[in-house]
Amino acid sequence: MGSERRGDGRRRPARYSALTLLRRGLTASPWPRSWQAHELKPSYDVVIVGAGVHGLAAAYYLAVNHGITDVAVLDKGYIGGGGSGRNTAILRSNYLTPEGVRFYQRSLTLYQDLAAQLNFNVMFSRRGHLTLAHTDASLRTMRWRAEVNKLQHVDSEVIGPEEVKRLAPYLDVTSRVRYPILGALYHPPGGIIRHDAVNWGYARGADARGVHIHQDTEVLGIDVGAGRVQRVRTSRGDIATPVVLNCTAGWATTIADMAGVGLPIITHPLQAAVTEPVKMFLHTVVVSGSLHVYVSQTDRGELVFGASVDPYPSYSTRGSLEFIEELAGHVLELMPSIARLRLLRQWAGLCDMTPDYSPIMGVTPVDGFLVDVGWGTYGFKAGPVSGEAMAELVATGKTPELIAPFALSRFGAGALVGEKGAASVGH
Ligand code: PYC
Repeated sequence: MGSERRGDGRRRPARYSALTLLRRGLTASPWPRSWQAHELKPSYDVVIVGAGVHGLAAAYYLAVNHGITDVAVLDKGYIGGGGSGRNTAILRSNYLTPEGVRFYQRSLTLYQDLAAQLNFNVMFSRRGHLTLAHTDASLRTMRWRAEVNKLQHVDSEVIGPEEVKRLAPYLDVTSRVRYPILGALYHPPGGIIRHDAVNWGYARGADARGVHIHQDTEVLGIDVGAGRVQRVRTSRGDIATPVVLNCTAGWATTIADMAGVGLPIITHPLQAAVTEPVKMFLHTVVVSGSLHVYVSQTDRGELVFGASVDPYPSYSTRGSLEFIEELAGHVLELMPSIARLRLLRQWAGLCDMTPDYSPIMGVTPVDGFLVDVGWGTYGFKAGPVSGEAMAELVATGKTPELIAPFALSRFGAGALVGEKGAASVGH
């Protein structure tokens, strides 16, 4: 078993510690599996669709914060195989609206303690985040964001080109380039994390407390009767349940359609790429909106790049030559000295874009059908806070204040939360 019973009778994951490592090494005893395969039960108190960071975090906090463990997490693929394993793992809370800043800041706070909380090394590296401004208009937006951030007690400030050069010496800050760097929004708490470790840590923590994670289990239909959720039909059988939480990215509208709920979402691919590893030289995350590129260096030394979403709706997760050509051109405008670095891989994930670039979280017109969707390019950084908040909503029936602005009803009410100006790059 991947779990053990503690004094209070509740299950916890088997501990990873230096002592256990030594004991297992000396006794040659194998490590327990991090999560188990289970038979699908005919009913669960809660069914979560999507075993990415959002679904797994919601399951984890349901169990840990509310003692609700009769929970199934379903995924048609494998744990973290969607957007949660395809993003560029950047964390930050330097958004544009007070609602957004407060929300993402709570996520960053949870991320900071996550390794200790999950007893799993998630490799959070707080290294600062620079959003470059190449035009007067973007400098103005950076100032605006800095002021909103400060009012929410989030550390962000606008800095000049000399300070940018000090933080990232390989950037070309001369005026000889097409888009000279005029300044940047500097956000010291930002950083990167190991996305797979976050997914696996939440999966292990949820499983150990009794949650059933069902991989290779596709949702085929959702039965609604008398205005509320009754049953989920899957490729492995039917499940009776009063609560379905849609935590999918890419398939959010497909799943919501099954329950008869329409969502204002259009799905676009977002491509990324990684280079061979080199000695550490880039100690901050660097983003350029005008050049449509962001880059960070992992602890292994690889440079991870991303850009804007592909300019057409699609469900494709393949990389394209156009993307790589354009990306390379833009990266070299920023850092000409890396011209000889070789790219190892490229890939794509799916982004569910909403009209205001904010997510949709909370209840829907169908009782028991809840959504945690519409993350656009911001999903991974919000995994812990949305998991925590959605678990509270499921457990108490009350929408937590932190996510109230992101309700589906805001589109009908015209109360949008415009976060396009906080996007890393233009989309
Ligand atoms: O919002 O920081 C961001 C981001 C980076 C990559 C995709 N989104």
